[in-house]
Amino acid sequence: MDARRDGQRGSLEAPIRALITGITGQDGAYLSELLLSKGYEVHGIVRRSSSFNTGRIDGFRHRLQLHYGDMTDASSILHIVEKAEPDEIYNLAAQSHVAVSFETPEYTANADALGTLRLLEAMRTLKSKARFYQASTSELFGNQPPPQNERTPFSPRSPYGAAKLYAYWVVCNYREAYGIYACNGILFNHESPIRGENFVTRKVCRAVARNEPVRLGNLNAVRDWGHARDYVEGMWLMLQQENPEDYVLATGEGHSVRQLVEEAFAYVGRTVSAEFDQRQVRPLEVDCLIGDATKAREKLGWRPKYTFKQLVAEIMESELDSARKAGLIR
Ligand code: NAP
Ligand code: F7E
Repeated sequence: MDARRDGQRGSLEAPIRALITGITGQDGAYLSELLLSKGYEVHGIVRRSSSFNTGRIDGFRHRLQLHYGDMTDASSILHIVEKAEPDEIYNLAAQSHVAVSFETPEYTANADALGTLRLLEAMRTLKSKARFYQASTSELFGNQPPPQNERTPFSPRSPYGAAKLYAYWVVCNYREAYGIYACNGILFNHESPIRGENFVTRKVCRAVARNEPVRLGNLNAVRDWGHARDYVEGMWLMLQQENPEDYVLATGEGHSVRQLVEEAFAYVGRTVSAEFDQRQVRPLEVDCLIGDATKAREKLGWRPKYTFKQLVAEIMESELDSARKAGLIR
């Protein structure tokens, strides 16, 4: 690993430059903080929105270089890669909600599948030597029996999973065809207090903290929930190796949505109560995702630090705090 790649730049050396698509999302915010702490110059792509969408990065926004762009707009992607001249690209931008992908399948394919292709094509056109991280997902596995790892066959069960499958393969193709240092991180669910409010962990904790009804769909689904802070560390590690490879990141522990609800209620010492909401049931469900991250542990030395209990406790604390500030509870 040379000095520049290591982030240990000398006084005359320029910092390593990273470009993060999806910098305003959960992972984008944690990854930005991590890279800034390592001395990187961090660029990010922000899409135009009618309301502010930079809330997660506002605290350190002055240290970032932000560019307007969109994964559905090839020319914006090309110009940003040209301008930022990144050493590392983290492609985190996506329509990332599985249930929403059934409602907006074409847009999901455009942003998640073709968006990845546009970014790789921009690199090829500009002869960029950047290392490339692709936000692949455990949703690629569908209903393959657990534990799932890098050798488990893919069989996605949503337009989101199918779009991410295209992106996964096009990343492999560009790595082999053009020698790009490109990695797929096949990440299992990872959460935090800044998780989108319509994902199940944050939704449950928010409702329980505010003493509001918890209205859910399938309580039997099992997920392997880790903390986003651990997972962005793994993304960075993948781009610091000698050779580009694909890795699963997961805790190896599964919990049902029902257990999540029980854990959240236990945190505030109240009796569990949840209502069934048919609108939250998906046309197809992925029943059980539990990952085997042996490869990442052995080759990257990556291990998650947070337990499920600590994760739920951290989200609950943050939600209780915001409920108090809003005057909803004492
Ligand atoms: P997230 O919070 O939903 O963030 C997604 C980011 O993508 C946001 O910054 C969003 O911008 C941006 N974006 C969406 N559509 C875009 C477009 N057309 N052009 C430009 N930017 C666009 O997702 P996350 O949880 O941080 O996940 C990061 C990535 O990892 C995603 O690709 C996701 O699919 C993947 N992944 C996540 C998990 C997980 O458990 N979190 C697991 C496996 C894989 P706005 O802020 O404007 O919406
Ligand atoms: O659902 C069930 C739902 O939306 C988890 C994304 O980051 O991780 C995420 O996808 C489970 C599912 O996450 C509600 O049916 C029940 O079985 O929090 P979720 P997800 O679909 O697993 C993967 C790895 C990604 O790549 C994605 O980008 O919870 N569930 N009732 C519910 N889910 C939601 N959202 N809301 C409910 O009311």
